Amino acid sequence: MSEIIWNEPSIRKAMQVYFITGSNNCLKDPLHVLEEAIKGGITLFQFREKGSGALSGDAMQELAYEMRQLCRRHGVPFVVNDDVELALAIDADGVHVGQEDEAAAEVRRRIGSRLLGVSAYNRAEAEAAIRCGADYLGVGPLFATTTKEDAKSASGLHVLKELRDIGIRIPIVGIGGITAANAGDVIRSGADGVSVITAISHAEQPADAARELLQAVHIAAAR
Ligand code: TZP
Ligand code: MG
Repeated sequence: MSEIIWNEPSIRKAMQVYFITGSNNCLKDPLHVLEEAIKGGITLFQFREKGSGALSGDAMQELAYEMRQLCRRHGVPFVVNDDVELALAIDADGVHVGQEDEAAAEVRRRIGSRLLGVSAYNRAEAEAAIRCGADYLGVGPLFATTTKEDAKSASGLHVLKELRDIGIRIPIVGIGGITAANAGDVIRSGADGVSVITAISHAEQPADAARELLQAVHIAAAR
């Protein structure tokens, strides 16, 4: 059984450098990319096998299982995107769902105390996600991204400020077009961490990329 006890401090910490990838996001062997990202200090990993060229069936499950084991060996929380069955089968630490996926309240019922993340683009979606039992919100795309094929247009950072201004306090991770250069702004606008695909998965040295993101988050959070 997933060993992580989720509470607000452990969730906030896990948000800091939240790495998402699938095999089609990686230029090299995805297990190697993940291993390097872990060396660089990622604080959570989300398995997201989506879009053109994504694996399915046994090949997808095998990769998910290998990635789950790698994260477990290194004490890195492991979350599955939008597939409760897979998450339960490989004993993931949590599930992340978007607005078009299985209803968050139903996911909560199925996963019990595992971590539940929900994507939100605006105030209404954020408030609904919290009512459904979300442990954290993934907010974005904040900046332009080409990674998600059906991504909405970039919201800009003001949405983070708005969510904090109306009193939303649960952990938030920003997403969409984030790099080490703009990560500090994301934190200063109210997020607890940054969620990235390309900034790590396309990096020449994923470990260095993860390290730079973590440093940018730490510096911004300390101010
Ligand atoms: N949801 C909103 S934007 C996005 C997802 C999954 C893609 C983020 O990828 P990148 O490469 O970090 O912009
Ligand atoms: Mg989804």
